[in-house]
Amino acid sequence: TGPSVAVVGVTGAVGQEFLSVLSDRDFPYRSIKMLASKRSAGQRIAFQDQNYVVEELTAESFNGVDIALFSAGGSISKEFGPLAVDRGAIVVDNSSAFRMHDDVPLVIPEVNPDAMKGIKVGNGKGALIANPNCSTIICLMAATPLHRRSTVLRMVVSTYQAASGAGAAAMRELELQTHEVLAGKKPTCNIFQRQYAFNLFSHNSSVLPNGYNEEEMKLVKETRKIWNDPNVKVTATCIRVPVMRAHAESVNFQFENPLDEDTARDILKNAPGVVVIDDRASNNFPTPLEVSNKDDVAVGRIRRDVSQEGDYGLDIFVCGDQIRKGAALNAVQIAELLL
Ligand code: 2RA
Repeated sequence: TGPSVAVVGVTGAVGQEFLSVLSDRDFPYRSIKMLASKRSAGQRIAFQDQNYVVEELTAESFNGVDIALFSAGGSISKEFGPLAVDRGAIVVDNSSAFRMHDDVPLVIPEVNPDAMKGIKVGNGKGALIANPNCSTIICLMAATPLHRRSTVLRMVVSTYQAASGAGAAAMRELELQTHEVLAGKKPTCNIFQRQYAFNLFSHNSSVLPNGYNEEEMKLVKETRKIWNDPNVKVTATCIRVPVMRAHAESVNFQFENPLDEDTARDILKNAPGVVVIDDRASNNFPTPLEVSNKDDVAVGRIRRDVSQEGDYGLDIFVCGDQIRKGAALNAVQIAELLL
């Protein structure tokens, strides 16, 4: 009796994680369709004791589908998202294609579930909901509980982003390069056209006329939309680092009203989807490895910003799994709100 679900881009890193999360959370689907490009069609996928064959994505794929989880790149979402909606499906899109459209909810379930505007399976019509960018999700899972207590006037974010954000091939290349460099060989540089192992570099997205890259402007714009606050000042520097699948982010706040570090720590300890790892005595704070394959984001280094007056400033450090909470888990949690 549950919804019929389609997974678009099922053979990619996020597509595979959609299946893991659907299974882990016992999502009550009635049926499930595995959809991908012509190149991947025909592949077999074992899922929950059933054998599936990957079908080539076409408009007709969405006939009778209630929920379609998309993670196949912006061009596939642009072409097939509206076709799925026309056929009555509710699309949860992990690409950036529709995030900034005024009529498209941009949702982190723990942060702004009301943005879903009552969209439900069985409403008799399709809809499109956008999954925020991974670095936005991970940042705002920690920043929003603080913002709700004391309005954030300005947020400065520095990200340390994992290979997984650039796809499974980038993860494989990081591993390959590491072996090659350690063996004294010339590293294979197909994905980023530069050595990634034992290196870091400015995020690989395009650099815009204002000097920011697309990833940084996503954080700026998506934060304003999710917080419904066009005035919050956000700036970001996004860096790709040689880590497999979890992002790390340093976040600095300027609050409208004082928010001391102990209060901030208590707020974060009680925040949904957040764990606090903040042990100064043993210098134990969040790391990408420890949050990998986990649902929660981890926050630490919670401290008063000594460059600001009183308790108007705060610094924190956040880590979160890019493929899970940064993409697949968030999308499935949105799907759960549709039931
Ligand atoms: C990245 N946020 O990490 C992008 C992928 N969604 O490159």
